[in-house]
Amino acid sequence: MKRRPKDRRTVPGTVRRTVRRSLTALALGGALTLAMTACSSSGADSGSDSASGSGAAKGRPELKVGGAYVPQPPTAKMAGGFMTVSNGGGSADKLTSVSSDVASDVQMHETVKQQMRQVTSLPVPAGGKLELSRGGNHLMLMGLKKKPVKGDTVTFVLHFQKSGSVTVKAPVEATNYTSEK
Ligand SMILES: [Cu+2]
Repeated sequence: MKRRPKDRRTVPGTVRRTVRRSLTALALGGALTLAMTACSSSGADSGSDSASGSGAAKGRPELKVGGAYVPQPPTAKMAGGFMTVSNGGGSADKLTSVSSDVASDVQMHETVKQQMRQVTSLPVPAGGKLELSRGGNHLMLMGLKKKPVKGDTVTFVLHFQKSGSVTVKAPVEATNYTSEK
């Protein structure tokens, strides 16, 4: 994960492709298809991160969410959710659950060797970011009430251990859309 000036954010519409990202997108394309069967049956998995919230003494987390989008899913079964959570504060936080208006269940997934696994939390390091992106950690909308189509807006409510709830509006983009990083 690269650390860059913190206000370097995703600008929708300016898709700059690199070979690596295209490959990642392709890889996830395959993984998404696989997920139709694999993801839905995966049980809870512990977020086995050593970065547990022990930095509480030094200030508070200051979270900002940018670059959120949902690619239009191929079917109405599930969809991915991508965004970047930046923490400008001096203390770490953790994403502990997510809900959405369009899905009965929003799971947090990590990707290990191109396989998705459900986790119970995702860390947002102090002075760092949690990137939810194709081929990496991401959100998975399960039990869609209807299929999101390009032009729609999906509302997420992100629940953090220390920062409470953050509401994020994510535009639905084309199926193969990838944000610039
Ligand atoms: Cu997934």
